Amino acid sequence: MTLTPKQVVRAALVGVATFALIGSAAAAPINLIENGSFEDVKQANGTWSIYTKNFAGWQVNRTYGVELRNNVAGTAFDGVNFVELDTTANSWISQTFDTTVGQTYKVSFYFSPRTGVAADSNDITALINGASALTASGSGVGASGNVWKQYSFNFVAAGDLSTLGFKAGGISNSYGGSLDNVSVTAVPEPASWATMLVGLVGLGAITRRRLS
Ligand SMILES: [Ca+2]
Ligand SMILES: [Ca+2]
Ligand SMILES: [Ca+2]
Repeated sequence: MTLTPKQVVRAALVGVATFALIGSAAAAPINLIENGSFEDVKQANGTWSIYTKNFAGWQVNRTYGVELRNNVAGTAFDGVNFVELDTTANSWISQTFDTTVGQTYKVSFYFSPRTGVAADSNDITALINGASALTASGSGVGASGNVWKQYSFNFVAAGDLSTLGFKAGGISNSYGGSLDNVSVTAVPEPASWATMLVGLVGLGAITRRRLS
């Protein structure tokens, strides 16, 4: 079969459209958490502060706040800032975001024990709508700087809004674990992949018809 120039252009266009479709499906999922890496609040290099209000996207415990650090007692996993939730005592932060009832979401965050602090003082627990979901823990004794590790879990949304919280646990003594790079993303349903596949097959049929 010899293609006319018009057919070649058409085939190329369909190819580009197919590629774009695959590309958009494979693109990084949207993070529903605002300021998940704690970079939206400016903190000068080598300094730290405790914020008891106005913490870009997050609700904070107004008594004990949240401790934001830039290159103090460890470095960030992502960007320059990370937080400690045992501020002057065990504290918490939370964020509420839009969800679709029945949809599965993946929560991911990075945790590091604080240098020189024992495991029984470092806990950070993730909560969904106030219920404990996962506790990150570990010893920082003998470590120099932060040693980050990813934690993740899935939950199914029960309402149009969901709340992700983090609270410090263990000994409340102003020294605790570090948190960075929090994300919540929708987990693709098998149905949506099937829909995309049907779309691709349809596109292929159109291509074949046009070229025949
Ligand atoms: Ca960060
Ligand atoms: Ca502290
Ligand atoms: Ca502690």
